Amino acid sequence: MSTPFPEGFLWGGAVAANQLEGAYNEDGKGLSTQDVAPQGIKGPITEVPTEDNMKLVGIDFYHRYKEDVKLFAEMGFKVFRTSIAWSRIFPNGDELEPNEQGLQFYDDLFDECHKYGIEPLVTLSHYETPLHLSKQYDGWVNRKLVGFYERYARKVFTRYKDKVKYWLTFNEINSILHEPFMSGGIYTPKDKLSKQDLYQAIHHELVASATAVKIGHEINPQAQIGCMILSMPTYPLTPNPDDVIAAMKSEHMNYFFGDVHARGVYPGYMKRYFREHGIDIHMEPGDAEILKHTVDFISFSYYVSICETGDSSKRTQEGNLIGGAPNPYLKASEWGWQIDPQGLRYVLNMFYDRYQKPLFIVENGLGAKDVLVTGEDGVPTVNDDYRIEYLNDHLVQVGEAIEDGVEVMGYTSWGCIDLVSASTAELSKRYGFIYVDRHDDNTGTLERYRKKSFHWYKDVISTNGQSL
Ligand code: BGP
Repeated sequence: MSTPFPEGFLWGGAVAANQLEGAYNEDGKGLSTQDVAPQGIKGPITEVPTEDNMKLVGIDFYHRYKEDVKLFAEMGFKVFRTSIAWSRIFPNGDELEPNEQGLQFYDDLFDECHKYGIEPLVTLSHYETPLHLSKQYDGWVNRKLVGFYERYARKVFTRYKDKVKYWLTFNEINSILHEPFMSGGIYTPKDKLSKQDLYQAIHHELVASATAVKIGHEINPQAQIGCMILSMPTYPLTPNPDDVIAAMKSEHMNYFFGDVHARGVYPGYMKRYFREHGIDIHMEPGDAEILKHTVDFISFSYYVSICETGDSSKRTQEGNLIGGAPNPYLKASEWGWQIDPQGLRYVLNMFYDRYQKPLFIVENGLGAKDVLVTGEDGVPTVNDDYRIEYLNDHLVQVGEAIEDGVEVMGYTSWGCIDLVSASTAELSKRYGFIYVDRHDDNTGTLERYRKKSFHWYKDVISTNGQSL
């Protein structure tokens, strides 16, 4: 039996600091935008952290990471994707000196990974902008954020130079289009935010991202620095050319971010969009040069595909932050996300044709309501065949894409251990191979249990995909 997965393929799992660490105010950490968003990405924000915010405790990874990394190692992880909580390092975001205790936590975490030969893959900014930067500066609308982010990036690149090789600059950078507070720390309410300010904020993030690529390479020439895009293949709902063009325009809004990161210039279709919408991006001298520091690889999340149509009344389908028209050929998860394994092969081919750069799937998985049962050995477990089926089907399509000639560096399944959902802020939307005894009413022992998928994934990794 052969496997399409190349030797050294980076198998692993992904999480984000704010969704599992907890310890939101320990060891000098400042508040982040997540600490005042008890109902998730779309919900209202509070003045101060409130007890119903599941993220304040998360799954207590901050204190239990050793046990969790050990379980990842047992599955055979080659890579573990997490983020650094910016507000652990610079509690307010705009101070000159970092918080040593925050830096030490990630030193210890990365050391623990290396103990088992697990390579960290680190996101610099994953929906957790220091709250002070949001309130005081209106997040990325303000040019000053570029400097604050640069200071932060420089500090962590230098500190973890010998411990972290793989970096991502912003999680799902294109999600700022839909969720400006969570993604861009923009305090101005969404309905009051002008397109001018939104695209200026995006420009600032793109400049910051390219700056990170530049300084990251100066600090460690071996570093591999990628962008991270929320991918959602958009099919025309019908062969009607109106639908085809609607799908193309919708894809442009996502490709735009990859285009700038991979090609170093703004694409023509965005210049047209800016012209037609009266948007005038203010470029500082040197910005065009900075943008030419393009990424080493393209990474993305993939959960769903969507259909697009010229008829907006048909856009009734939920997606990962972005919706569209329902695809009559696909079934949906309990949260209405339509499941499309072949869409992953499609998007891998699209990205590779467009950029000819290595690709990294850094999020993919199924959120589901799991039921804990007693296993044959008397130990609690979850018989999550639905998750195994979802992941297996998607990985088979990754194999197909590799056969198509696409260069894929690795795959990190989202929420490899149960954590708090970004969109709903609940723990009952579970993605993990590891069950965490924690519930939406803030109860639970926080004990960890291996699900059936834990053993399945272990086999996938140990056979380098042959068992799929
Ligand atoms: C992505 C985010 C993650 C994660 C995932 C699943 O958009 O990068 O942070 O949470 O989606 O989404 P959810 O938690 O809403 O199910």
